[in-house]
Amino acid sequence: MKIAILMGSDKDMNVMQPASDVLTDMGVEHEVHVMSAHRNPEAVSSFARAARDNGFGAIICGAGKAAHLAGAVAALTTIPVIGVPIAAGALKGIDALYATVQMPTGIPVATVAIDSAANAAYLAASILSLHDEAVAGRLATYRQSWTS
Ligand code: RP5
Repeated sequence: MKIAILMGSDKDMNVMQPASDVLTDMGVEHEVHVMSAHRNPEAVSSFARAARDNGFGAIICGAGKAAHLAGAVAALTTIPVIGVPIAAGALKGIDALYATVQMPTGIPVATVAIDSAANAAYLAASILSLHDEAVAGRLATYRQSWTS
């Protein structure tokens, strides 16, 4: 299975790059796409609806300000969605955090801390590790590398 990394603007790339770096380190196949819930709603809808059939095991969504991307994706798929609130604009990510985390019952978004794209990737790798022993092994090795 692979992971999708979506973000609402190309300006989010610097915050989201660590997610791609972590997944590369963990040997996890992934795709990175810029698509906005507001500017490209039909592309977001198509991607989310097809995600399970296209072999994705989880979708990481980073967005700032009125951060609806993760919620919009979660509304259209039952695979795990991980939200990364991004510190963009005057409210420095508090707006995006609230928008991402406050989902209605039945449509969850697993929300990590503001700008914590790396943790989103570790969580995504953990999800894949349930059925992928190689990824499970790399996660275990990583944990051992900083606890010893
Ligand atoms: C959000 O608004 C994006 O995720 C980005 O973080 C923020 C600002 O995007 P731009 O309008 O600067 O492209 O949708």
